[in-house]
Amino acid sequence: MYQRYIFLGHHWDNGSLLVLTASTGLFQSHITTKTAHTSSQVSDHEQKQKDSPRSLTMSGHVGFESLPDQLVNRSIQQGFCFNILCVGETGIGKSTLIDTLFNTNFEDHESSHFYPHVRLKAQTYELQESNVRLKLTIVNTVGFGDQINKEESYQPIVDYIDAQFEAYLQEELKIKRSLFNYHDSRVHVCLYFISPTGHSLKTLDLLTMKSLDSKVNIIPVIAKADAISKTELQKFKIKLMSELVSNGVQIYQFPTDDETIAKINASMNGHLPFAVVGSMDEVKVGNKMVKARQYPWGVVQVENENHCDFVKLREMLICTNMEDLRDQTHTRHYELYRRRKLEEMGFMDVGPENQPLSLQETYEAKRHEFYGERQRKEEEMKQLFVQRVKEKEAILKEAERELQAKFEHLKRVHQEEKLRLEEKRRLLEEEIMAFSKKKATSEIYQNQTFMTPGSNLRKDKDRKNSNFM
Ligand SMILES: Nc1nc2c(ncn2[C@@H]2O[C@H](COP(=O)(O)OP(=O)(O)O)[C@@H](O)[C@H]2O)c(=O)[nH]1
Ligand SMILES: [Mg+2]
Repeated sequence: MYQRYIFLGHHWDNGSLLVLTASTGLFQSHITTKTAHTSSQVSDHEQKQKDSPRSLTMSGHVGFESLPDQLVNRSIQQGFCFNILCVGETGIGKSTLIDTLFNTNFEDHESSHFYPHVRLKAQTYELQESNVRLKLTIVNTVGFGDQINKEESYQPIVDYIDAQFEAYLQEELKIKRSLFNYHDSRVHVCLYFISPTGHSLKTLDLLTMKSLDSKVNIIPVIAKADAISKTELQKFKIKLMSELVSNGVQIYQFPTDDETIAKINASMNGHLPFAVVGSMDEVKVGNKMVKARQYPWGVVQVENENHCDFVKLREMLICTNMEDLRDQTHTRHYELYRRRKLEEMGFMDVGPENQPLSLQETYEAKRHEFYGERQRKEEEMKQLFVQRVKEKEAILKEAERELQAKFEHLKRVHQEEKLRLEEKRRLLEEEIMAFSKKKATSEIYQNQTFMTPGSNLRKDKDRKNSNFM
């Protein structure tokens, strides 16, 4: 019988605190009262009395003993949800094992070995056993272990788990939350399928389990355990466990704090990893039809504890620890994700001087910080802009100076050319003038010669012509 105490609430009334506790096994009831005084009024003795609640015997039946029943009824009405993640290579027997575990044909098609990436496929089913409804989600790793480069094979799995946590966190952070009818898709357990090599864990297995162990409850299983002999299996189990321990991989341990199941859970922890065989085929053994795998040399019975650990896994996973797996997911793994995420967003419970901080204060501080940062950025941008403008101005000025120098140079060259041409012109003009003078003189001379007779005239004409040549 469950002995867990369920905390039902506090109630302050006229300075009295009533602490109500109920246990689902041995029923107890007490009312404890606590009287409020101001600290200056109370002595040490009174303070001690004040701190320890007083037990009273009730004089009659009240009825809160039915609270556990109320809880059970409500849970049954609400239904349960459970999400299993199966990680393992294609063809290792994941779908067969899930079918065998829930005694249902989930009709998961055989998947190809040629996918370029690992992807996760989630399928949700509604199951019912007597009056208990279970919304079961099976998440399969499609293409796991099929790529040549397996370095990043675990990343899609990590991303999927985080995405489910994130979805829950977003729902929780909403102003109008509806967690009551929220479809919780957080992964409650990861069945990690190990190949029955008899050797050791593959690097991919270690890497994947290591990256998942803080996010999900891992239960490792040795798949297709009928492929390994009994003595080899024992050695293999020991080897696997020592490898997990030496690599610091935290696998799920069945809880031993509840004394009603502590013994069985402790002994089952010693059987990990479970060596399982899956099959939906029915074979006649004696006069009974049992789930088994039939070989030319004999029959492996799935539910025979001498043949494999299938029953142990089913007992532990479904009958005994399903609620603990759900609880651990919420209180440990999700809590860690939520804490990291809120810290990343800048929220904290205590300030730099260890003083408690409310959400409002953190928000104000963050807003302040954000505005400060924005102003600083604006100032930086302004300064950068001014700097750039100055640089551009300097470049433009330099270009202007160069242009001016070029202009001055051209002007000078032009001036010199002009002077040279003017000088040439002056010389030419002088020459023209000299020529004109000569011409005039020669004309005068010619006229004089015309006036004198004979040969002298021809002689002078010849001389003049030679002068012009
Ligand atoms: N020997 C042996 N074969 C199995 C076992 N479980 C499944 N198989 C076979 O392995 C093949 C692949 O199984 P399946 O469940 O589709 O693998 P999955 O790809 O991981 O889902 C099928 O032919 C199954 O019959 C087992 O426990 N032992
Ligand atoms: Mg499959």
